[in-house]
Amino acid sequence: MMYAISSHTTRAAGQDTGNAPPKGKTVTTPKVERPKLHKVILINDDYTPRDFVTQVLKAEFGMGEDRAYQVMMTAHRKGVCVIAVYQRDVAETKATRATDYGKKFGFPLMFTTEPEE
Ligand code: TYC
Repeated sequence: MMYAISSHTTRAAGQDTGNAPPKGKTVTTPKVERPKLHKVILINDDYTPRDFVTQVLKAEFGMGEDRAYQVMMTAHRKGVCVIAVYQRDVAETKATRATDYGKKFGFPLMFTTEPEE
């Protein structure tokens, strides 16, 4: 996993932290940030059978029958449904695998990814 060093915290000399820098000096400590998570989004279409969508959600995203059915029906009714969030490469791999699986059976089933805010 990659961590981006994106900002620094600065301690002024003389702060009582137990290991203060010499008088008149400052010390910067790298602050490590978590990488952004990415959403996997299921898109509705008019052709893929409901049962097929449910099976893909179970197989690729580790959902149980009830959750997979709920998610499928949310996408069916609203047009889209956020399935889960993952590290970027995991989200993209899962979305591609699930989309390709639909394609293999001649369905336009589509999964996309999007960075979280
Ligand atoms: N709308 C599809 C149908 O009525 C089912 C479906 C649900 C397809 C969700 C895609 O992401 C989807 N057969």
